[in-house]
Amino acid sequence: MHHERSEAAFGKAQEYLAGGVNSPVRAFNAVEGTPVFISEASGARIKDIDGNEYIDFVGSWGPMIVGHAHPEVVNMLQTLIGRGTSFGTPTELETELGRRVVEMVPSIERVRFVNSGTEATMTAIRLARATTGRPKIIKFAGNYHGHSDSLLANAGSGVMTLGIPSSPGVTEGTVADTITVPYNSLPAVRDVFNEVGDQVAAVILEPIAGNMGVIPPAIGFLQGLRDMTKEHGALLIFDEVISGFRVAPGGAQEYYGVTPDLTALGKVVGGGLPVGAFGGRADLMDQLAPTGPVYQAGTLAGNPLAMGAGVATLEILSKPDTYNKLESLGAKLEQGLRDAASGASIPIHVNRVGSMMTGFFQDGPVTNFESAAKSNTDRYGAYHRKMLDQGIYLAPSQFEATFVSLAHTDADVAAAGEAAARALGSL
Ligand code: KE4
Repeated sequence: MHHERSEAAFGKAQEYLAGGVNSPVRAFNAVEGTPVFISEASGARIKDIDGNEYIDFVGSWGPMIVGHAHPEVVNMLQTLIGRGTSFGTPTELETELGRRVVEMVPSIERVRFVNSGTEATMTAIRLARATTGRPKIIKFAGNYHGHSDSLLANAGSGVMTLGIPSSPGVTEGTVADTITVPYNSLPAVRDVFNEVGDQVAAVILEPIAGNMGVIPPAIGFLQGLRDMTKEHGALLIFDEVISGFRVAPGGAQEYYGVTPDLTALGKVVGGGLPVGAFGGRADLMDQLAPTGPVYQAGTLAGNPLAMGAGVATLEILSKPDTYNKLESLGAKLEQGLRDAASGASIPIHVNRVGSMMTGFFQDGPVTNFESAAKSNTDRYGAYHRKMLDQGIYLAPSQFEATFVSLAHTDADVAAAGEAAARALGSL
């Protein structure tokens, strides 16, 4: 494969855009080579400006669970776009998407739409602090909840990939009330509650971690957090920006049967347009302006095009057998990688939940930030490039998730396994 046009485009982008990208992980700093510039996509495939085609296992970091340019999503947007793009007024599409979210997500009785996952978690934290009157937040090392200051402490995802334990520009004061403990460690959470329990507004976590690579919750971990937060009068917040509508219609909270007080959503809920959402118990959500004193607002929140893409996407996901198909594709992708790794005698530890997974370049187990960090990131970087050159598009970081969509076929997944065998065999 040649990438001359992408390489030139990246040079030009760097003249105008900070780092040449609008999100750091896209810059390929953690893998070999420079980013490919995508011009179009359809189904499970993306095409770059040099004409190379790839089977896409990133799906725009999660939103494209029904595949790119799904006809029902395209039709919805084509119908809406001619009527205007933004009114800054209530529209019935917001109510329709809200109804579906309330119907599908066990914890959500009322929802508020925003423009990103960052806004969703940021506001959920504000609401938790307001409704409990407490300042402290417990989060988990390696969990990434977007880039709002108080949550950008020991973050995963981009920050972990760039190796920045927390970002410059975040003041001591801002993170003074953010307590970070190891993921999957109930004793560590119990110690914090024993020390400052009456100051803890909420525990926030990714119920299935996706930002240090995929790490499932240990057995009893989620229920333990549910019990502890109830015991100490703190709220439990699930950041389901990745897992929402991904592992089950009701996300991880349905999959594991543990219901939080508040849930943050993003990615899938917008069908590829900019949408975040947060919701939960009505008594909490009614504390939000205009019915309550907790302020939050957004010019483009509830944008009709984004709501339409979300409605069309959730409609597709509500068809029978959706999650069995995603599970089957995920399982085959996992097996293909395991077979390739053992064939090449290269240690890869795979964590998977449904259609989200990560192959860690190490023996494992991988249960938290510390164990994830032991992965051989140089080897991952070389593997990523060899897969890219075979037409397989993977996340340009060891510490991200691989996704399959309803548009992937068994043949796509088999092709990825064969490409992995060749890539690993040549490392
Ligand atoms: P956004 O602000 O990027 O829409 O959402 C932030 C966020 C919140 N919570 C979780 C669990 C998330 O995974 C994210 C964003 N995910 C990253 C990648 N895992 C987005 C990709 C990027 O930063 O470019």
